[in-house]
Amino acid sequence: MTLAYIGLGSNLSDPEAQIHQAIVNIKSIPNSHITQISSLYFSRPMGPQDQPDYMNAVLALDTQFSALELLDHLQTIENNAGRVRKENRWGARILDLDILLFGDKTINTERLIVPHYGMKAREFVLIPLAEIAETLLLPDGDSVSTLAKNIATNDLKIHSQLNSMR
Ligand code: A4P
Ligand code: MG
Repeated sequence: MTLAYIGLGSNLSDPEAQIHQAIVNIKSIPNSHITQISSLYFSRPMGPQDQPDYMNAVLALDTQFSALELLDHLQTIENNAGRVRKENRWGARILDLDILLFGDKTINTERLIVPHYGMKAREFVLIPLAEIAETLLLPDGDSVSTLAKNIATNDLKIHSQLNSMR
């Protein structure tokens, strides 16, 4: 089993409902189980500002799958939510499921880069991650809690609790 951390984000088509449904769908991934879910956070868009605010959360999933198999499951869930992949970088999306961490592995392939390339610069990843994994270290030794403490909050706010959905 590997403990993976997954970032969830949505800013279209009722983001709160999208995140709830995504958690239900992640729960149904076989040979895996959710061990922790952060609060649901309300966040300001990173990137183009002419898009709605986001809802973001992070969860921990214990899984028997490889990282690429897990990515397949997550992309199926994104596609089933009606995700349309567009050219515009950092644009609005119904559902984004990113593999932030996969155990202590470092992965650099065409389909998958782990740790997620942007995680150290994103308050909507670091702060929820630190909430559920206070003592976690990244593969490079950086402390998630320290990174979370030092990043600008950019108005990130807790919207509601999700942990009862485990
Ligand atoms: N891929 C590589 N590494 C990974 C990984 N660790 N996890 C590949 C998941 N996928 C990974 O993904 C494109 C390809 O990346 C996948 O096919 C996979 O093989 P995608 O989900 O289609 O693209 P994307 O997520 O749109 O990538 P992009 O544009 O880099 O977006 P980001 O970086 O994910 O940012 N503001 C707030 N407040 N909250 C947000 O959640 N999200 C974004 C999107 C912008 N602004 C935001 C938020
Ligand atoms: Mg993504």
